[in-house]
Amino acid sequence: MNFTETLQNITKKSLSDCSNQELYLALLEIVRQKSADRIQPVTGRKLYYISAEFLIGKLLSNNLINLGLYEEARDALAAAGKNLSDIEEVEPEPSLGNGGLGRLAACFLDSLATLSLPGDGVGLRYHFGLFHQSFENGLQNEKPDPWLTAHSWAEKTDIVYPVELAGKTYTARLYKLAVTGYEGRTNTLNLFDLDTIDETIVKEGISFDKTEIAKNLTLFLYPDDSDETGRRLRVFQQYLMVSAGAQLILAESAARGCNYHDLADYAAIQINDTHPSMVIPELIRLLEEKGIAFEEAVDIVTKTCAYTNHTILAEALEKWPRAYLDSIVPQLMPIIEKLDKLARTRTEDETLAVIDTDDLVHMAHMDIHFTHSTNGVAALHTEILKNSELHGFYELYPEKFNNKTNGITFRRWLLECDPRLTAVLEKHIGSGFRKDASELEKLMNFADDTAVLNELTDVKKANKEALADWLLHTQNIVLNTNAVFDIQSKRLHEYKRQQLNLLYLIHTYYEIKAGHLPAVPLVSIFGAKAAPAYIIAKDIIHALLTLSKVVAADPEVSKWLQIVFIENYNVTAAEKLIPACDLSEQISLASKEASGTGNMKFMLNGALTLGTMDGANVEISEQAGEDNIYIFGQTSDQVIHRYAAGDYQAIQWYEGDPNIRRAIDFLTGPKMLAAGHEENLSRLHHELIHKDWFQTLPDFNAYVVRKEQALKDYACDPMGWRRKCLINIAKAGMFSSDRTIAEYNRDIWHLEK
Ligand code: DL6
Repeated sequence: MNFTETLQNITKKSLSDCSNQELYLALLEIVRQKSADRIQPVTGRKLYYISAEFLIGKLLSNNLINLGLYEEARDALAAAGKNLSDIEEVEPEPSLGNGGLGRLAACFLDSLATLSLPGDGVGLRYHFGLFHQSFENGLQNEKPDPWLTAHSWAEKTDIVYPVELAGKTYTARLYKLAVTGYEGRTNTLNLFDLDTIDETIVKEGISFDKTEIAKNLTLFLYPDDSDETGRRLRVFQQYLMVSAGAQLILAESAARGCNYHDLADYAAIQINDTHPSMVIPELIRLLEEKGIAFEEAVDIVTKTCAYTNHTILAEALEKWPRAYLDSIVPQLMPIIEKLDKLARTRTEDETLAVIDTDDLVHMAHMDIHFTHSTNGVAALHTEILKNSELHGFYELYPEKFNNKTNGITFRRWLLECDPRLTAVLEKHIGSGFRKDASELEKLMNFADDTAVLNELTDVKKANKEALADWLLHTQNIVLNTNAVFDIQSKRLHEYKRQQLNLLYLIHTYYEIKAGHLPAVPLVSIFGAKAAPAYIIAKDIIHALLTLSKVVAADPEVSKWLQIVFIENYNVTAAEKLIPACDLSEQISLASKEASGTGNMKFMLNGALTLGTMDGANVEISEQAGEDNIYIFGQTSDQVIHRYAAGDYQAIQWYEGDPNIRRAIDFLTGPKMLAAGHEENLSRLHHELIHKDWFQTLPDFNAYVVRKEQALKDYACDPMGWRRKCLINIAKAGMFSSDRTIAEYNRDIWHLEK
């Protein structure tokens, strides 16, 4: 049966008579059957990647590519006058993650399945994922973002586990979502939920009664934690995930012959940041229930579990008040206390305790003491963990520390999102890079081939047109596609420094007004959500939206500068933005971005990086070579020393540099106040002068100089620019998540193919 016949068999009518919805459901059915054919038995250890986030994005195209059906499907539909990308529009995006951490988990699942390694995800089936963002009156507005439909990819099972929360028993139900690998096996993303969740309790925006656990527990990813009920709800969620997950792991292992004493021969558990850390005491508790003594249970769990650290930001390293745990998971507290005592027998250093003198339980400390591996996510990040943030732990357990530089799946972030570039690559270097990313290096043979460089220019131009088209239709934004596209898309956070870009844009506004025109018209695009309770992040969004209005209203400036803040940045939007980008903004304060993965996606799609020596930018720079990247700003050592000295005073930079003062004062000048809100703009103005915790001002001048150099190179030396882009693509192979997963497997998991 050919593809058209298979589709017709399901839809029971000719394809041209089907609606996009009918065709979507038929394709979903085909993908389900094909993925089921690739399920294979597990031999040896199986990995369980436990994570509060799996930012999987839309699945249809990705699954079709991985199953080798994409071209057939596209052609069969085209023959019936249908367009696969229109059909994709029917699919709601599962936004089950916040940013890089969740997207990394999704890339890892793809690579595990592609490498034919047995590795499943364990998480929660949030009903709404991250919020849907829109802008009203220059301010971020949050609404629920539903993704569950009657025909969701996540299939309900009969598997249920009891979970005790605050003395009451709840029933966690397992949903399974098939994870297809590119020419590999099918694994599973296991998502837990309660049957009793009530979506109707969501009232205004994303607010809801946070106390009714049976109704609200899995409603939202990361409920607002600005109040105590919100913070407690996070603990409820985390325990639901790990308790149900631990029961699943033990049940599956036992079904394969495990006697629990040998759990580490059957299961490897990767704890993705600290949200799943309670899996450690929970597994110990369950093993004790099976008759295993505490000491042995600790040993088994330590051998089975490994921990990944994704941040050095103190506020993101979870510490739960003991009182929360006492009331929500009283069954765990005696175990956590014993773990604290045990840890104290290994070190007298109070700063490494599991429970500190303020009665805070440090989840990361529990992870490091009671797992066999702690890894950072980029070379620099791991060095910072070893030398400063976790130095005491490194001295205690040097053998546990290792680095696993993050990666991205090339199936989604090249084959799927940039078919034009994929076609050019295949024409010149064959298709081996689909499975072996290092083959991209073959492109270096064409670094001086004008015809190939021109083809890359054509691809970029077409991708810019496609982005412009999409933004026109979805958000009524008209882009100047003859401009350079400069993009900063990532979570909104002060350490990522969208505010530095904002100050640059104000500076450029002044320069244009003074007749100093840029080398090329600049379209500056932002995509970012701010956590609902993060006030300054929202003020930065407001300032950018307001500036965008001010610029657009000034014909003298708008010829040269356009500022666009797209609404509801998510995986779908990233797939449109990244292939169209010329200049990728990776401008975090050095030492603060653990790795970044957007930086890798932009590089792979032929954008040049404007960045600090932070996270994986350091390795991108090593791979691409310093002539093919625009690096600026303080080094991580300088930043760490400045923090240690404690003498950074933003006001001195503000008072001492007329350009900085001019840019900051513009925020509260008459033009901005006429177009925006005084409260938000003044607060940001004040914050930049009196706090600036992420040291924007010391990097301002270096940023301006480097960005202007990049724009000049783009405008004045187009072939030189394209050559740099080609080199970036050719050198991106190391950032494949297949490489990352192979390293995790070699050093930590030891799974069999
Ligand atoms: O490792 C994935 C991703 C990194 O690429 C980012 O650099 C890092 O910020 C992110 N970490 C988190 C955890 N919390 N914070 N902040 O999202 O992990």
